[in-house]
Amino acid sequence: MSIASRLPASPSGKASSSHPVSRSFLDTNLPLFDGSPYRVADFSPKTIRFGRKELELALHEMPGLQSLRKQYGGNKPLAGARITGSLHMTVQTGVLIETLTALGAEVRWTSCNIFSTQDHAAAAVVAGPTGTADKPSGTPVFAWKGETLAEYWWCTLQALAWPDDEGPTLLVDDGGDVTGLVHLGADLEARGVLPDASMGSHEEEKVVHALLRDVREERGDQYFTRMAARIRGVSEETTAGIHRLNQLVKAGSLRFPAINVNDSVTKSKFDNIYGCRHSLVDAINRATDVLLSGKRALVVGYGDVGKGSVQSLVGQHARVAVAEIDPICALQACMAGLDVVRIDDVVENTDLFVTATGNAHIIRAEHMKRMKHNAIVCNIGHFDTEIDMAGLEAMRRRGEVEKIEIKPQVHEWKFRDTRHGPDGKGHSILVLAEGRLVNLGCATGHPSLVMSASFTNQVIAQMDLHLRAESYGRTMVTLPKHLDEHVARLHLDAFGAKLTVLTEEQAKYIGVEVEGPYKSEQYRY
Ligand code: NAD
Ligand code: 9W4
Repeated sequence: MSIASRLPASPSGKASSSHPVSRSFLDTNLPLFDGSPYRVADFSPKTIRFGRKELELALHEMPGLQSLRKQYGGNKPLAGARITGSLHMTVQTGVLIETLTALGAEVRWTSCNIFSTQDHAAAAVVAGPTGTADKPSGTPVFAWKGETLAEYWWCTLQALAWPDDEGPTLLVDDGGDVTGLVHLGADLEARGVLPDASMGSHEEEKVVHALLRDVREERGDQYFTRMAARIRGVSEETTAGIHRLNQLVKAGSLRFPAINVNDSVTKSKFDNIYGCRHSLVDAINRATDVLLSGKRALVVGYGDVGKGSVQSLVGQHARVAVAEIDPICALQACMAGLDVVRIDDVVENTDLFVTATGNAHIIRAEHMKRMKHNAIVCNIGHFDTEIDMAGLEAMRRRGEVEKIEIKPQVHEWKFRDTRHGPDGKGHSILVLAEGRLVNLGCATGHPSLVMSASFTNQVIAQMDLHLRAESYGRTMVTLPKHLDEHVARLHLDAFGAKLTVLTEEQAKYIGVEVEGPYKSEQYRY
């Protein structure tokens, strides 16, 4: 079913364009350059109201963004900025978008994942704080939950395609897709190569090349070159995007400066430790009704995500053990009073398995075959490599195990040939979120306060790029420590925290300024 038949008709009041009507892109039934002010799944008053209520509640829990609105709202420091965002279109991202517009920016947005859009949030952002379904006055959003790959890349293009053909001046990116599209488009133009779907080595690459080919045919061979030249910088949210940017820097092909938001302490520690501490148990509870107290849990990987996950389970009084390869992390686990074990030694006696390594092949089919009846298996680490779902699928194809859906994202896998299940027959295990990230598949990810820390870095990065992008050069930097500290400072009042102020003498003694920064770059928080 194409998007045109799944979504409400294109909104009225199309932006005027000097270009002829576009051909439709692949099987989306959507014109390549749509000209619509938005595309969301459900723009009904009820959905808009629900989204707005959630945005209001989230804003209260996002004190960093609130402070920036209060501190800078009058001066409009982002006036003149045109920001294209490619970042999960969630309630918290809605608050980010409306903070950017409150500071004076013009914004267009799309999601960075085909599944992660919260449709009510998208609708509320389009309607805007004071608009309605009939009279939207918010921000153009092109995103809905469950996009096809063709729809996803179409949405990304719409977020870049400002109606007057002047592209964005700044990008907010998560994972590097929008930055990558602009770079690939401009590089192919520079090399005089005509893009073609057959250039892609897998489905997504084929879609991207098909998009670039269609843009080339409609808008000529300077479209992305001109766009890249106008973009003054990007702020990138995640590790995957930072990796792609590093490759561009190394190859000398980065076309504009980049700010690495991922490695601010107030982003990474909050995302990894406190976010997972909140959302692991949240997800397990939404997925199952199993009491965690007294249950034996194994957390594989005791890095930041593992530490947050352990705290989450300890909070429920589960009996938690850890598996580690790194002696430092293993010793840290001992100091936390945890048993450090090997999965092979405890697999038969453990009630709950959580992977948090960022690594591959952590829980294999042969482990799952040995687990106790109704053991729960989930992953909060790498998005899809930690649990051997392909191995389980292969067993299913051979008839050795049956997959039964209990509800979306919760599956019983019933082994036929084992003898340690009820009545000496086959046992079952419960796999959550298909082995993918359980806190996103079975719950709504991090709470607003955690996202506030992350997104406050994003807004500060955008303001800095808007003010002085050219001073960075074509390279990637992290925000200086005093800004990282500023992000933390903006959250303290919400907790009633009273920060101690250094005396001049104390500051001198420890070799810092009274107003910070307080730690060296090497300090590990
Ligand atoms: P990290 O490097 O701090 O921790 C990973 C730990 O796993 C390390 O201590 C490492 O020694 C250990 N490890 C690696 N291979 C192992 C193995 N075979 N057996 C046992 N231990 C092993 O990384 P992190 O910051 O904790 O992130 C871990 C993963 O979680 C990453 O893939 C990251 O992208 C992801 N992540 C997920 C979320 C989420 O919301 N689900 C949030 C942040 C990060
Ligand atoms: N979400 C997500 C949601 C559902 C989903 C294949 C079908 C990440 C960070 C933030 O990725 C996110 N369903 C999937 S994958 C998937 C991913 N599948 C897999 O089979 C179902 C996501 C950041 N964030 C928070 O954590 C809280 N607010 C935020 O903005 C959001 C979503």
